[in-house]
Amino acid sequence: MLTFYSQLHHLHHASELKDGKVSPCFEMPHRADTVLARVREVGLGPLATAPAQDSSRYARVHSARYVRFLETAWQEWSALGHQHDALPLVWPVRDLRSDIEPEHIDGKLGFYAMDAGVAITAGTWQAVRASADLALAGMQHLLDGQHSAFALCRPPGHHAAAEYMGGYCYLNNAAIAAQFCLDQGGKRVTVLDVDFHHGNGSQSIFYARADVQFVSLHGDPRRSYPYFSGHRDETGHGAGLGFNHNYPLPHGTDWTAYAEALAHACQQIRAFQPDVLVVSLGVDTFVDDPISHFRLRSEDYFPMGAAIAGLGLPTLFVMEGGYMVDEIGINAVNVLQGFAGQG
Ligand code: OKP
Ligand code: ZN
Repeated sequence: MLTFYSQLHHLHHASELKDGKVSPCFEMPHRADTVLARVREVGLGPLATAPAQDSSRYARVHSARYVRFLETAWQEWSALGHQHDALPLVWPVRDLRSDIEPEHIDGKLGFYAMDAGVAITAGTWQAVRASADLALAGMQHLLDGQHSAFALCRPPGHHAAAEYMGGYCYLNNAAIAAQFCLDQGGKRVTVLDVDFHHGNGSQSIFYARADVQFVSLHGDPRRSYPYFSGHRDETGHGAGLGFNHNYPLPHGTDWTAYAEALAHACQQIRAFQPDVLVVSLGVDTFVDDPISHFRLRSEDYFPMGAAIAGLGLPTLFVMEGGYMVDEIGINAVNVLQGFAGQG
């Protein structure tokens, strides 16, 4: 399996507001380095680079003004004399006005964010677009007739919606790739999200659409980030009704319970008969992940990959979460090896 990788991710190393303190993001450059090292160690396959794409590709799932905001935010922020990261601190919740884009960068940051885990730094935009470009190149590889690809994306994407960033995510890499497939003639795409956190951005982007099925297994939002989406009764809207499937699972979920939910999820995917599968591959379901609450072990990621392979679909794996432990490389690559029948 080809791994699409860019070293440009190193340009994004940011701080987040967590537990009442500003500290380095758990989502740090070392993560991708660790996964890349494991790809090389097991000889998963060759590395490939991705051509730089025009921003209009991202605007197929994001609004043009949001993409422009991402592109210009650092410049607007640093023009005020700031050298530290830009972080949102005020949000248009409930009855506040969210129909007028503020002019001041402080207002824009809140307008286009769902939390304070998405700092913008000098190198953020370059890293963010390079990450999306990897997902696009991976999808192009499938469109060229290949069976699988791994986009080693960083920063991740699944919390980013059409007009907001959140949870370390800026552009929704998986959604951009799924839409690209449709734009190139694909009829139906499934996004399967196995990250511990609900992929609220991917759900939101495709919620009213029948051409993209979204299927997600994640920590129950009653106790887990992002708290405000991921419930079972979110099944789609309008034409999209019935094409959104959430599997919220309790704290402590182990492979036995997870495998059961995954088998059910795979049944939904089979029934949908997509042309292509995009997997939002987060490995923060691991027992030792510092911000998550499932109990998967490294060996469990082989059968996860095998279950996905059982769908028999051209599959693009897009890297999402997984934090702080060396096992993220092992776990992510175990999924890919399990998929390739090397489990
Ligand atoms: C991004 B991805 C928990 C804090 C959660 C945000 C987590 C974003 C996860 N104490 N902070 O889905 O892995
Ligand atoms: Zn996650």
